[in-house]
Amino acid sequence: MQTSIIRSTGYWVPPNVISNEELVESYNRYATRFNSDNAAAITAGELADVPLSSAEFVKNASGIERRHVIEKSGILDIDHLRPHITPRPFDEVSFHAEFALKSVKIALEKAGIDGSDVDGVIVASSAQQRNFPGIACEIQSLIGSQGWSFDLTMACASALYGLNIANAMIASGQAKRILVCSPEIMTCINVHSRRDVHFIFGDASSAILVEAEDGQAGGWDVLGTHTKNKFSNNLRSDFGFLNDAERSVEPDFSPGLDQDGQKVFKDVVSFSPTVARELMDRLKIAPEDVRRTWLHQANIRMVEMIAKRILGRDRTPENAPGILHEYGNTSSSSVVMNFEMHSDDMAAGETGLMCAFGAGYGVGAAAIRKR
Ligand code: CO8
Repeated sequence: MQTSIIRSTGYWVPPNVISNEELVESYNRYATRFNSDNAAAITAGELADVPLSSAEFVKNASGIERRHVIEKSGILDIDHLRPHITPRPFDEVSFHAEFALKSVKIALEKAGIDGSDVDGVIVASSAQQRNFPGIACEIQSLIGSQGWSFDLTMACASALYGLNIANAMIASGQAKRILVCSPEIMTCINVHSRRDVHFIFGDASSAILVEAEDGQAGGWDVLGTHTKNKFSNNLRSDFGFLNDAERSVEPDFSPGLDQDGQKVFKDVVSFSPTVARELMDRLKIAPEDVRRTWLHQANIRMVEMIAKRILGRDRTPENAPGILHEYGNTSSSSVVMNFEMHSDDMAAGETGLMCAFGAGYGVGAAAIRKR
């Protein structure tokens, strides 16, 4: 059976930054105007008021201080509350593919690989700009790869579901080199008018280049990968191809991100470590053998609790680093960014574990060893 290695990774974040203070100021203006415009209905109990948010709450409850976004003015405009994106004609590269390419190019350059040497492209992200043709098909064409490509969606765990498939396809001899990219434009999925979610997400794109082991030095051995699901409605986004049809029946239907944050929190801290430990047991890796775990970044308290359950010791920024303060939750790209920012100091032979969790619920884990 052919073993695989992570040859390189790459990530890209937009330069535009929104601080908690800026975001909360705009949200509160929206809420105040809504409450004033609807004062009579709110007083009569016909409508719920929109509660005010606080920058201090956001930082304390989540660990997020700012986020990088593809476009700032539209998100902060209380008449728009989402990024401004100019539509493009068919003969131009799509916005989503262009965003993905930024990290893809970095991963290819670092590996010294030309796109024509890539057998397969998987776009693994929370959503794609269109249903078809796949964004992966467009990227495959843009980099000049002659193989296959497809889009995969498993929310914040997408990148590790992609890595799991890439690992299996290399093991079965179906491919020698696979690119898994995760272009996450979460500010277009998020609902910036809902207090419990308005602060959570930022935008980022990441890529992992996975190769069949060929004796070359460098990179990371993929010791094993694992994915597992447990269906839940506690975290949903209902954007989809039925929206228009449904709207013809229910004119006010407005699909968006919806969550029961407390239930999600409770479920994730018990389910995710179990899946990571299943992989470690299969590979006979003891917690003390894991120098570092790179976890999906959703909430810093979640990171603390999940790291402790995986590693069997207290979390430190060294054994389970965090990037939430600067980037917010960048969905499936967060685990790849976290790995890239916090792996150079590891020595050859040391083992690390990536673990990502998201809506579905779905959990992905990958054990890797520095070569
Ligand atoms: N500003 C000011 N006050 C607020 C705000 C706000 N923005 N929001 C809530 N409050 C108030 C509430 O009204 C409440 O007040 P009171 O005590 O008087 O009633 C108080 O603050 C506490 O409210 P909550 O209990 O709702 O706040 P939490 O401490 O639970 O924090 C979070 C809210 C941060 C959303 C938290 O619940 C959380 O992080 N939940 C996890 C869900 C999550 O991370 N979602 C993000 C995206 S999903 C993801 O990336 C991975 C999910 C993993 C799923 C996979 C499972 C296996």
